[in-house]
Amino acid sequence: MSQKVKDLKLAESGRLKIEWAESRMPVLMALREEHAKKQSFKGARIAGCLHVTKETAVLVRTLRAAGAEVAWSGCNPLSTQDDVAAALAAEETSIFAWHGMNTEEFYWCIEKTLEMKPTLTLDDGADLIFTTHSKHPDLARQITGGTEETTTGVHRLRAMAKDGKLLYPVIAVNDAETKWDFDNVYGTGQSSIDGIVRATSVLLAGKNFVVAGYGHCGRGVAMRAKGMGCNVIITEVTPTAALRAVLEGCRVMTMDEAAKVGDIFITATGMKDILVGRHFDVLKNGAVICNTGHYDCEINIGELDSRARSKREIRPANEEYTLKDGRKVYLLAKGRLVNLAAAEGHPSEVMDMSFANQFLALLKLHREGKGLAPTVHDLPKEQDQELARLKLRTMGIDIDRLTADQIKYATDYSAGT
Ligand code: 3DD
Repeated sequence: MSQKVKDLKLAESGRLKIEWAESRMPVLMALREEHAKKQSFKGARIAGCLHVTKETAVLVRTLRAAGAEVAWSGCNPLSTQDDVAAALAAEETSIFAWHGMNTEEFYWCIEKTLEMKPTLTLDDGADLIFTTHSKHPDLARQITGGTEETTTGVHRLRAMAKDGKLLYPVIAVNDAETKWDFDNVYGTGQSSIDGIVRATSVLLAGKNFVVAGYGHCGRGVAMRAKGMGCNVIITEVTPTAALRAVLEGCRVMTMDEAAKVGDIFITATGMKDILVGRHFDVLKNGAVICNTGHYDCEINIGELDSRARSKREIRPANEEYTLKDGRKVYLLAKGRLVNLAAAEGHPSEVMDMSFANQFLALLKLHREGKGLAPTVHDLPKEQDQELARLKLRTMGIDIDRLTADQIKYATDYSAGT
């Protein structure tokens, strides 16, 4: 069993982080208990490409406990927690991940996970699936199915499916309500603020906080920035999203206008070139810029570099750019997703449901994947309600249930005023 991590001596620290996460992921732990007994994943070989965090380690342990053979790589060059990777390696996991890898090393790690000839793939951003399809089509044709964790990846895979290019069925875990409506909103909301605070330790109260994109992630970030006393400004290209931002109390303007007044900028659009040269030309001295989208294309780093006289890392994950006119601009996490590259990603409690969805999606594929069409599939809606009810129960919260008479009423169209 091969593996490559930064430093195995970090394993003990990683083990403690994973235990902390396990104590706050009761839904996934309950699935582990149930399916370890049944060895539900017996015969499955799962290649995963997803941020190596303490929460991901809980998912990896759960898949292995349920009988799966697992090989893992990180889905972002800057998001791996090296001590967590060491802890997984120390317990015989085939893992290839370390913080600060270059592009060549990133794809080398993905290739290493494919050596076990997976029957299932688990992606966050579709880099693994794309590699199997572009570099190993024969292997792809043997794969039973895959799952995709994030919005950007699902968009990419739906486009591939539309072109008839998908060689095996994929379940869009991101599109489960118990994923996107919690992870994307409350997870991204808290973890992005966490990344900004760890990288800058600036006072947020009173700052003009510009959020590019008012989708699920952007809304969550705006909500938490407001809570910290920021003056939130939203930029958007979709009228309905912009209108929602206005009605939820945010100022809305173009990025050309926001660039002149913002103190802190975060991009959450999934689109490229959101902050570009003409914006850097008008930023206030001391402005902080960062991204929380999956890829690092939202801030045009090349156009920032071309305007810089010099740059230096002034704090971990915080580069001070001195522009040619003397203004200073601070780029966090090299423009990569700040919540995972400058902090630890979303809290365990919210990843509990995202990864319960991953586990159940992989189980569905392991059992029924051969019979599914090579396109993008959604998880059953009723699973969301079951997961949410289970999550509430782990929080000691019970809710009302409709009586038989009320259920009858709900379907009785003759009942008028
Ligand atoms: N993502 C955020 N926090 C994470 C964590 N603690 N562990 C693993 C992955 C984590 C990324 C997810 O939000 C994923 O759902 C996404 O990229 O959308």
